[in-house]
Amino acid sequence: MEAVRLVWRPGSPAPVVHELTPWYSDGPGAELALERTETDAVAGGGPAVVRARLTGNRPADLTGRLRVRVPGGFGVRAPHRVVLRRGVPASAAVEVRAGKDVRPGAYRIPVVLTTGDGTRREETLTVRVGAPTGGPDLARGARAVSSADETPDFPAPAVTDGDPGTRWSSPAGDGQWVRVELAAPARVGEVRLHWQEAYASRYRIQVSPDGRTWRTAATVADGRGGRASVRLGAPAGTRFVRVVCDERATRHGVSLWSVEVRAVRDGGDGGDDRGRRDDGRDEGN
Ligand SMILES: [Ca+2]
Repeated sequence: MEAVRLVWRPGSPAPVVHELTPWYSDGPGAELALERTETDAVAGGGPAVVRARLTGNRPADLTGRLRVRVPGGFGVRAPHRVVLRRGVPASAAVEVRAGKDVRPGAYRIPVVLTTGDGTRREETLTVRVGAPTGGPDLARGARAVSSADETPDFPAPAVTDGDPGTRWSSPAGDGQWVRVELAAPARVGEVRLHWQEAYASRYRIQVSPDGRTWRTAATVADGRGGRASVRLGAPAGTRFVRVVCDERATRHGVSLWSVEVRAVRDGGDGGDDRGRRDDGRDEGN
């Protein structure tokens, strides 16, 4: 559709139009969109909440059914029955909770909308589950190096200096990284990043026992910048943590105020179990 023309009788007052809703009868009867396609949860912790946007494309209201197909050990809460009105998106909260026995790793969870007219829409929510973490920031004061610095004013150690006013900044280009060397080997369960406005929209957290062999412990595909907590299951004996910025959100480089590292709490499960993970197999990329 390229244009809509409104015509009213000469001399009569102009109509007040609040909204025009196109109706394409050849499209799907309903649309489903997740506000985020990735989220984090702690095993045995509170729910991760992601909103689903639901829109009907038929002239009449549609009744839909929302199903969230979680693996064993997960709990879920979402409205079973939703009413979809054409042109008026509805919002439904999808709550996913990882039970205490869920192994750390990334889980792909289908969210399915079916409607009375036979429409079926499916989206996938990736939930990164981590063991409970705690204790001090293991990266504070740690040695940090990078692929490159934008200028000497923005060096890699600015991410571990504990100073909120200093930052590392890379030259403009994808694939830049910063890595920290922990004082002692640890079972890392969480990495907290504080991005400057120049953030990475897609990045990986990699871990290594020796700074030579790397394993991808978490992949973030829809990074939003700001303060980000990334849950991961790193093996015991992790000595190096690296943030690899695969894609920049801006035309500038990438910049981080800080990188914090937290260990799995005593007795927690670090989840060094490759069989259940959907990442961790792309070492060397
Ligand atoms: Ca800093």
